[in-house]
Amino acid sequence: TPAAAPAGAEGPIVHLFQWRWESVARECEDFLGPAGYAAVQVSPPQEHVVLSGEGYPWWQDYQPVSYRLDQTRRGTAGDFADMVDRCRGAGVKVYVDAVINHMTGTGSVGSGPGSAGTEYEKYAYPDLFGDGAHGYSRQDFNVGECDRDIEDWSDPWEVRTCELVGLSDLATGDDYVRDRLADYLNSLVGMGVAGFRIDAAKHMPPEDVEAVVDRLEGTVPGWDRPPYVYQEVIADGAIGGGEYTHIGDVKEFGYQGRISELFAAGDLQAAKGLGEGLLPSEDAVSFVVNHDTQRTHPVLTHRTDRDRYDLAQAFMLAQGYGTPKVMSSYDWSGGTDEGPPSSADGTTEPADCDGGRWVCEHRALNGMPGFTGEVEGAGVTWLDDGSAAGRAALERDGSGAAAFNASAEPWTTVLSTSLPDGDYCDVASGLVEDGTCTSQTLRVSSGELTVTVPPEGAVAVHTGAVL
Ligand code: LAG
Ligand code: CA
Repeated sequence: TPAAAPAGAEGPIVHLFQWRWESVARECEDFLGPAGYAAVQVSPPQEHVVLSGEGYPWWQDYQPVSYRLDQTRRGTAGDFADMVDRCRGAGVKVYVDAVINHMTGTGSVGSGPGSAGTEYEKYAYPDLFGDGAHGYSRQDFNVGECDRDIEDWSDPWEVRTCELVGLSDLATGDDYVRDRLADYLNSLVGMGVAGFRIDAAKHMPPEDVEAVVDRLEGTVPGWDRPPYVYQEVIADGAIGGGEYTHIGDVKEFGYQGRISELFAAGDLQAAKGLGEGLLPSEDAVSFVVNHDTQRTHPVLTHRTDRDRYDLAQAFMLAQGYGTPKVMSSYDWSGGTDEGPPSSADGTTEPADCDGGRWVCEHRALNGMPGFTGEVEGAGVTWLDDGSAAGRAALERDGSGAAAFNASAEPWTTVLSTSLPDGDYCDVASGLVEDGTCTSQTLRVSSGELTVTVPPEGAVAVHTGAVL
């Protein structure tokens, strides 16, 4: 039975991977709101394992110990609540990375206190909310049905019932587990959290994810709409993303793989077809990299080719396929497990975009998210003549125009556009602040716009940033 219609896309998302709560709050006010981001995806907020012996790897967060927010590497529950309020004040929704398929794995430590001090061992989490009322014990896991890792990835039952890299797999088919997961997510909704990335959705049957989503509160305080849900489904021959689109949106890894390859190769003409053969745009979340692919399939990342990667993210924000999600990272020259800049006890340092290991890719995209929001729903017309593989220009009918140049030479061209005559701010390299444009102003006159697109760069104008 189909669930209620999923909440529609709400504009561009930025993933501030591993940022402290107070750093996210500041960024919402200083940059994300003014740049036009609709939402920020934050790292998992629940109590997690602490792996001091392994140098506090980033993936601690994906091993929940309880659903308490009291103390994580990113701050306290108070810091978290303050972030949600301040981001909302800046017009930016907070989406939480919801780890609901599993709890901890055996790996390096099989037991211990978690980041907030809760004692646990694999298959035993006695106090999920810090009030002693609810826990998980062995019967709340699938270990009775499958007591080993997933081996046969062509068998959906196994992918959903056995253990993902040794992580204790929750019995999401049981009402007790569904109720606890909903308690956790609804406690966040009550604070104003406006959406969820469902981690490892493919590892749960769609009906289990749906049962949890059906239990969510219908309205987010301060936003007057239901929580937005998007699901991590790395589709393959055995499990398709379309099995989950009636529940919420789905991350489209087909788009991710293709845009990375095409931009790494500089084939912008082929990029015009991005989205064909994939999930319907209205069901998809599009992205160039996520925190996993940038480590495991680094085709195009901030480390392989920074300018081209920035160009790919800018193109995604203009093109109109899916709900775009921008990645913002830290550098990990110490290895793929390396956590964010931290103090000796594993507490994350405030994010600093002006130096150090925080890369802050989103800052380089300037006002492009505002373009995405302004042109939402407008058709795409390609404006270039198709003669150069590395160059492409588009119009989002009546509301925006953009040109992209994946070559070492500047590209000067005249775009014939249906945009109203006037002076526009180039939001690919700046934004409108206090009525003035922080980058170049471009004039549309008699339906013509002359642009010089920098090497490995973009130019973009839209009707929401006129002077
Ligand atoms: C995801 N999406 O579906 C996340 O995007 C991905 O980052 C998560 O894996 C995964 N699902 C589980 O939530 C990450 C790391 C893994 C790590 C896991 C749990 O990529 O490497 O596994 O989080 O922390 C680690 C060790 C494993 C070990 C396991 C259990 O790397 O060797 O078996 O912990 O102890
Ligand atoms: Ca599962």
